[in-house]
Amino acid sequence: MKIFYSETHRKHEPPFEVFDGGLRTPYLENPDRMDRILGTLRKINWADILEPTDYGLDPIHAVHDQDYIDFLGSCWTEWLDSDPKDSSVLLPATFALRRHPQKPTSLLGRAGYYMMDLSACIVEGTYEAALASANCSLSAAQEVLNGARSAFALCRPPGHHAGKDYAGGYCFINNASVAANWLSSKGKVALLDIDYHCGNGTQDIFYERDDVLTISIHADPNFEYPHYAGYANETGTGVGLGFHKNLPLDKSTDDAGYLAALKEALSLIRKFEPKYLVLSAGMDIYAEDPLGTIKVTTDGIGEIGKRISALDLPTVIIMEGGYANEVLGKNIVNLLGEFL
Ligand code: SP5
Ligand code: ZN
Repeated sequence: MKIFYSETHRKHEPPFEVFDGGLRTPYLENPDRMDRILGTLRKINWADILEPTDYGLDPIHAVHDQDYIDFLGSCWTEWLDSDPKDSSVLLPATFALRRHPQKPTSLLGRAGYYMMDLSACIVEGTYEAALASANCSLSAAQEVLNGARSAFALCRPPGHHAGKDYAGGYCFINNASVAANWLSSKGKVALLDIDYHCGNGTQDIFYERDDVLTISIHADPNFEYPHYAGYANETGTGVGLGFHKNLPLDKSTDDAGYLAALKEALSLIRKFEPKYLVLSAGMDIYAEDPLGTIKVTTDGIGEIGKRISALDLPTVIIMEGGYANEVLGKNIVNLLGEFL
């Protein structure tokens, strides 16, 4: 299996994020995640680890507003130029409620407009790392367009919380959406998100489209991040009505409970008859994940892979979250091994 990976992710290493209660915590979405996965991939004989191709900004502008991408490109320099007391990360303290949005010109005003939380910390190398991550997903999508049965994008930073014009939850550019949109010029695409958290950014990007079916299985937003999207009654709008599905799960959902929700997702995908599948593969569904509450086992992740693979669709697999670093490699290899 071809696996696209870039060392550029190391340039994105914020020193901290801010948890609930204002707690400054070491950044959970850290480079060690990739080192653990690479360590495991290098021990197996079917992983062909490759540098991504640079596809430029057009495929990114096709899913994100240009103003937002421009902001990501210039904000770090503007931040330093503003002579902040603590310049370690760009993180605003005021956030735009998007009911009657006005976009200010000041840097911190725009930062609060384009960010949804205190986990999307921006440092000097964030933009470059996010672009490289998107190029990994595009390279994997191109591999599948070229006829491969599957390809894996080992993306960091992840992407599924990033919407058309906002960053959030460690995500800046929506890698899976960029890939799905790239594939969509050649046929219908189903995008299944199995990260523990709702793929709110992906939902935002495709909410008004009927050529990309988006389905997210995740912890119920009534108790879990991202709190304001991911409910069962959100099903798309306009021509996109009926082409988005949220499957919220209770705390402590186990393998059997997860597989029941997956069955529903898979039957919707079969009915849609897509030409391609994009899988947003977050490993934070794992029982020991520090951000998770559900109880999927390492074997369960293999079984999930087996059932998705049985759709028999050319599949682009995209790395999303997963923070139990010691077992990340084993879990992702269990999933990928079903798509050879
Ligand atoms: C890609 C991805 O998985 N992003 C997840 C971002 C989640 N941010 C959550 C912040 C709230 C943290 N609550 C901490 C509870 C620890 N037990
Ligand atoms: Zn997640």
